[in-house]
Amino acid sequence: MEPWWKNSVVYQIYPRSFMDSNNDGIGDLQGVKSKLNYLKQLGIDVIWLSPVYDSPNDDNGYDIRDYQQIMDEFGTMDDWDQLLKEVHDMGMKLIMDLVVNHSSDEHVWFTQSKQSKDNHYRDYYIWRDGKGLKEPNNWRSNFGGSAWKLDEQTDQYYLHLFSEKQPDLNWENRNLRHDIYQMMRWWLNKGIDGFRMDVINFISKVDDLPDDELKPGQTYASGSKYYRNGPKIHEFLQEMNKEALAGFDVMTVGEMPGVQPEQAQLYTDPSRTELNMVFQFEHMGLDQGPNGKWELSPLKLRDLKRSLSKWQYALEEKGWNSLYFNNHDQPRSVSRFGDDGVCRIKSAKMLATLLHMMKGTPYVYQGEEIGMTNVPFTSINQYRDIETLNIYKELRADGKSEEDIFKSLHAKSRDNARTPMQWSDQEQAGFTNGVPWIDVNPNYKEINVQKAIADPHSIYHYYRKLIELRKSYDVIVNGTYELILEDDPNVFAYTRTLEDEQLIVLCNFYGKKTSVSLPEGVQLSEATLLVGNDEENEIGLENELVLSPYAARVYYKK
Ligand code: TEU
Ligand code: CA
Repeated sequence: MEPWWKNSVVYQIYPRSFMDSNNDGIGDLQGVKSKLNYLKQLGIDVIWLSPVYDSPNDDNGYDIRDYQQIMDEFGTMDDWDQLLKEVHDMGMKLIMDLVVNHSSDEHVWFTQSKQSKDNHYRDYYIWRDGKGLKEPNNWRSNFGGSAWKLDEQTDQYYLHLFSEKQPDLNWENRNLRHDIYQMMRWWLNKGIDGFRMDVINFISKVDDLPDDELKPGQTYASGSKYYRNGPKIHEFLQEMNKEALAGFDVMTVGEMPGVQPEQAQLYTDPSRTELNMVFQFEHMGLDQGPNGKWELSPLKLRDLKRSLSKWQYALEEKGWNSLYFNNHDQPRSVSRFGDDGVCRIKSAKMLATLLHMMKGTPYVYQGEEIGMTNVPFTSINQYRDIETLNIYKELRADGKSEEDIFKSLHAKSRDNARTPMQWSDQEQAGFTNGVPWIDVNPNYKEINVQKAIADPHSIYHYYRKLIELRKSYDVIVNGTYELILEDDPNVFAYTRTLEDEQLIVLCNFYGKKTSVSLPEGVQLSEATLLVGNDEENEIGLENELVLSPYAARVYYKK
């Protein structure tokens, strides 16, 4: 039997911004519960809940103080138990975020670890002596500055690949691993359906933590080649499988910045019992320059075609892909890859078609299904994200102009994805009756769930259709992928083939009419149109065809 996660669609909830039930301006578990019907109607199978654990919120819950408590702002363990029960009663599943590359510096393991060099928990974290007056090595934290912080009490530095309130856990320590597996089993025994594992390919570091090469003008070097997909990563994941996951019918998806297809084959090959799928980032890096995400560079469609196709081919035989354009760390896809102005609706449907007809498990991030857009904040005071606030300071100190910095933030800040979910045209978009923790996007009167449900031609109803099709056409789940029209700079086209069934997917990626002529062997003559975003047009079943701006069409043949 096929595992259930292969024909599932996952919906990611960022709880802080989803729905506020008690008007303190912060989304919460009762809020999530009140919207389960909405998710059921959309047709999704699995909910992935971003972290809801007890946390001082230096990084919105990705800094966990207690893995077995619920964050006060989100509610109680009782609320969570009720939520899980209702999710299951409604025939859906729930997966939890597992953040075990690091904890909060307020976790008791760390407060102990800091105490003394011979504390039982000392070795749960990565402590090193400085090099004279300098840090143990030159790695940069993903949130800016050095990846090391000196703790004066014991005069040693600890490693933090993210904020200094997120010390990295030392996976070399057997007791630490054991405690993590035990915590995982505790959640699994409560009945959850799996984990999304935060930066799980960072947990094994190269032994001696060597300096990385500095680029000209840099104070700190990336260091990532010494901690991504490190020497013991497969060993740790296999051990985690044996000691925590074995015996539970759950799904796992590992978030893996910098992962290559050859490595993903190893991570997701079922015979190796590591993970079911990974989140790869290659397509998230195609619209940036060599200096990282803040250096904007327009996406070339051919790069996207090459990249996504490479992943489709690489995981065709063994392993499995996850499919996403959005999450809580990325800008809104319609703003990034489509047109969030006049062609918002049509381009959002095109992007959805492109992604959902590929082979793999699709992930929908809250608000994507109504075409929510990036947010036009005008003051740095409106931003909340630690990464954004840090880079702002850094770029200011480097002498970058306010205008240039805002260009980058408007395009790439993680807060673009974190403004409150737009439920209605009421004040604060129906998210809260209080003051939201982060401002609502001013376009909520135009873009909201209430309006989307009422309009049969909305993006929302289009997503429903795509999700429904996946349930009735095996070729969408299992068909073999093949890129066609490889060199066309405007159209992303591919086929999916399963025995005598075939899908032909055509997406005009830009706002200009274009024409294509299909290669030999791809015949539209006996095909029917399964779904498309320009249904009002006459569609000829010819092999030469004109695609309107942002047109998406899926043909089916048997
Ligand atoms: O993200 C890891 C990660 O490397 C990114 O996607 C990161 O947010 C991006 O590179 C910044 O430019 C995960 C979580 O998804 C993210 O929200 C957390 O902040 C991070 O780990 C630390 O837990
Ligand atoms: Ca609340």
